[in-house]
Amino acid sequence: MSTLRMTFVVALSTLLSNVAWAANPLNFGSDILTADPSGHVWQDGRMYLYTSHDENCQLDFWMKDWHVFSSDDLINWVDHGAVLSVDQLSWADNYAWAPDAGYKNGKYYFVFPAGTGHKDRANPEKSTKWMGIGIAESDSPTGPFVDVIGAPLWREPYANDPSLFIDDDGQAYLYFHGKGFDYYVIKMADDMRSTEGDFIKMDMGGYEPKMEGPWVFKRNDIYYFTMPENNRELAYYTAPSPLGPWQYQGVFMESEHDSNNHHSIVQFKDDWILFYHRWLETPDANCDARKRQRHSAAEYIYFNDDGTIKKVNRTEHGVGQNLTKKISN
Ligand code: FUB
Repeated sequence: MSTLRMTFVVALSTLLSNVAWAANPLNFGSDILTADPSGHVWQDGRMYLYTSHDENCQLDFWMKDWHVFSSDDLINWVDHGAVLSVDQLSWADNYAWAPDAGYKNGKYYFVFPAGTGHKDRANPEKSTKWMGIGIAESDSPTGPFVDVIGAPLWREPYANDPSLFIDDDGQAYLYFHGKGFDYYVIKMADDMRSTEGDFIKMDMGGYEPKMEGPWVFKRNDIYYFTMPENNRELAYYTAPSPLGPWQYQGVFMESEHDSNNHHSIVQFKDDWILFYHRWLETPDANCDARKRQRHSAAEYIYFNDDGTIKKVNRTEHGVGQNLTKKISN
């Protein structure tokens, strides 16, 4: 081998051996099952991921607590444990579903859906299930969070899957999936312990597939309202304001295994990251080995010059550093 070629081979293998891969699903250092990942970068520059927590082999979405993980490279994650549990709530005992978080007035806020009753899937008319949205406070991004209100923010309408967006002027908006699977938004009062004004049913510009899991973010003065369309493929709308009117822009991640997806999109350093969950076969002696269970995952997400979102593929390597990013694109 020529010296030049040898130098090239050594350089390439050194480069490859230095590439760090996050790998999907995200490695939280245990076999914890997480879903509905909501990513936020706070003042310390770390990524904080607030997730819901599936019970192993759970038969339905009967979920009890929420967890938070943090990372400064999206590869190595610290598990900070449960930030809140339905056992700490006076008004709910089940359905610890997709949470979100926000930072305002020097405090961290954790918004979460929770509920009571029983969902009878075979005989829906017999269902007694109710869900509402709570908000808890902490001085730390990793909690513990305290339900200082001791009640949901409201009881009617039925509400699930909150997404808390705080605009540059400090106004907080709470988006949620409401009765009949419609999307609503309501302003939060400055104290973040109550709402302000009326519920606003979102103006979706005439295209309104039924769905859950909203996520709102802002990039270059464009507001993005993103969601799992029909609870499956991830799609988005854009608007010039946090209250719309929203214009449908299309799907940016296809569905997988005809199963639900739930996501968040957040800037981390120079990159934009899509967190979502995948239903993967998780062998376990105590449940059907073919049963798919949910795991949090991440991908880079890219924008066109006009602000539209490029399609994102699911990858095994996920996010990582430099070369990984180039390969995944
Ligand atoms: O994790 C429970 C529920 O499943 C979430 O609230 C929905 O968005 C779906 O992911």
